Amino acid sequence: MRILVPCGPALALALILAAPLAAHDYRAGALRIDHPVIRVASPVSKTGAGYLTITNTGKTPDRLLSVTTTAAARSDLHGTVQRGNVMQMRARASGVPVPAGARISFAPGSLHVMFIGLTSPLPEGRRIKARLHFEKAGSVDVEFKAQTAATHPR
Ligand SMILES: [Cu+2]
Repeated sequence: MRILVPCGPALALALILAAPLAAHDYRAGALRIDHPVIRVASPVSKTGAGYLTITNTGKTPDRLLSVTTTAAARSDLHGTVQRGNVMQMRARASGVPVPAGARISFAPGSLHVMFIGLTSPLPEGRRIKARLHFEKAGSVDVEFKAQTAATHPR
């Protein structure tokens, strides 16, 4: 029986380490980052909108301060505000708060990461590396997976 004792925990650890890759999600302390995607109108678009979900499973509020990448000239945090019938994008200079226990969804018509000046074509499924900078959790490296408008309308 002694030999079996270390096997259980080792196998469990291997499964835990493998899981985030398969599910395309990331963890940093109490934060979980799910399914980052970048939507482009076509594979040769120079701009794209990044979407993801951030869940704060902890008891301490955090804040997404910025996103950086070498795949675009700029990557800004944008919110969307409605002015009459017009939706306008607004830069979120102070970042995006992630309160304790909250799930923040970046989604079409709402929060997004505006990638401007994409440096290479983004066919469906191509991934770009980016780094999320949080006030408390620090830096988290993620990959945004490309989706084109043709296959994912809106
Ligand atoms: Cu925008």
